[in-house]
Amino acid sequence: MQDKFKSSTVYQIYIKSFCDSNGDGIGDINGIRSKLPYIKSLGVKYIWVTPFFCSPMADNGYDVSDYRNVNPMFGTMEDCEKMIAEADALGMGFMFDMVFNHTSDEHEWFKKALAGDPEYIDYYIFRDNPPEWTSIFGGSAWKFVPSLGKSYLHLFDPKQPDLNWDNPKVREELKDVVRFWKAKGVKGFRFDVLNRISKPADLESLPSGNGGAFCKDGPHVHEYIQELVRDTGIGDMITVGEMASTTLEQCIRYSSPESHELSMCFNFHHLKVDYKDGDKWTLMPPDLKELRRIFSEWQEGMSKAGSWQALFWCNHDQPRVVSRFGDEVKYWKESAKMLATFIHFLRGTPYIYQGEELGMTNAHFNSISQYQDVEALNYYEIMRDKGVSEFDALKVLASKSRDNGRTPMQWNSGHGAGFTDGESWLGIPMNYTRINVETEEHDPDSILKYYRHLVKLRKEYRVIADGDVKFLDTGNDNVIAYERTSGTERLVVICNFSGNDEKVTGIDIKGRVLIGNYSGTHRMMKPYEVLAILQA
Ligand code: TEU
Ligand code: CA
Repeated sequence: MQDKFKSSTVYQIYIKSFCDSNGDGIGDINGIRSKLPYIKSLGVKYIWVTPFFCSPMADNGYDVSDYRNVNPMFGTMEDCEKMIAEADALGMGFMFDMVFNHTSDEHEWFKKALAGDPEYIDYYIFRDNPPEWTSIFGGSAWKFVPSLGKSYLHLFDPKQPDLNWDNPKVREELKDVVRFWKAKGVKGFRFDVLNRISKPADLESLPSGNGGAFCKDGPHVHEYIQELVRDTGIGDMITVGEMASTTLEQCIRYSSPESHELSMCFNFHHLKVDYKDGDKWTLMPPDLKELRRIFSEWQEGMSKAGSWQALFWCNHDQPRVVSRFGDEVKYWKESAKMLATFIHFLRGTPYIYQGEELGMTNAHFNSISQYQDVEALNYYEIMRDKGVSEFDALKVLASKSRDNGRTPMQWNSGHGAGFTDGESWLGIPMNYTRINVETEEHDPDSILKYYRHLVKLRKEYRVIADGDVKFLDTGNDNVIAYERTSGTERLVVICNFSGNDEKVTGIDIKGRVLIGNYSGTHRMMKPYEVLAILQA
């Protein structure tokens, strides 16, 4: 089932910030259509586009009020059908984003529940005496509804009530949504926070705490995913589940061909190595030893089990990787290329998030008025209430907010970075005059051209697409190396995650340099140097 994805790369579009076709400052479907040739030029096979369905946009579309209709802010169903057909004609397929853990509170099901209809109350998770849980976006995870005398669970915003998957009617409704988009010609699906759908039995008897921690990899999750995949006939399509705070054992099951669940999973442990004591809203340099430990455990574990990982640094929920694990000032190009190579040569399917291929950086906002994300705004208040100064709270947001990854795609150095003819909905980093598609198309050594090369190499070399993986000892915590092997082919990838020259010991560097970001091979790794050496 996974075989056809092994040599493919996926491109992720955050529709609101990709390309605005009508000057209202908001990216849209026709904007995507106009950029399909650009996406094709990257060599990718699949395009994951974040939700554009009807929504009050409390969480930028991850709060869906109608799963079968297009939000007029993004276009029409006709535009959507054309977008699918045009991608198809270019040999690419869309993966649509199914937000099935929760709906919007403006969905008709929830409105009927609030009106007291018992059938729809059972579509959600209402309780008389719920435990004191905090939500993932801050504040309580339960909202009291006086007219019903009960509270409903919302692991995210109060405007995102969690669905009750234990109710078979809910599962049938959601299968119908998948069938609807499948019939429109979509080639795959991304499932939002899929490992949170099955809630623990006996909710009311659980202690207080972080709601998310109680609701992951629940008792019926595998059964529900199997049922969804089987009954909608998507077992042969590319499917990826977003799995929050999960374990290797669980992800092996979610993505193993024998379990008939998904093609692959996103997991996030590697993106928490800069969370002090697991708290996102702190500042800490990345723990590289931990980064290596996590990747070696997951890569080797998934490989042994025959399961498959989605490989990524960036998405719409993460700060930009070059600002985070690289050096966006002094070694901007070098570090962006090293980080790209590290991910793209691992075992799994790489995802490129819009703008990552340009080396786009964090937003550098310096006023709370520039932030738009509900999570950033909530945590700013929470930090301020705890006594954190305005300056320090803004510093945390500047490095951690999801808005860092949501600034408009930088197409050129003109008005609105070429993203819009109007006023962009979110600020554009000042560096757009230097970091943009047009400029990088003219630079033979650009990050953009380097990404194209990586995508192409995966299609050309079986050892990249399908080789086994093993992490190597470099004798230096700042340098992470791994090997891929397939038959007689061996690919050694050595990555310097520091801005200094670093010494490496014990690695055989004979062979042909397949790709790198400096010239020549040497015992000393230059700042953020990457070397991928092919040995046959
Ligand atoms: O994200 C799920 C999730 O648990 C986290 O990634 C979280 O949003 C964030 O990182 C907290 O710091 C998915 C979507 O990708 C995200 O955009 C949505 O807000 C969320 O689900 C709710 O649908
Ligand atoms: Ca628009």
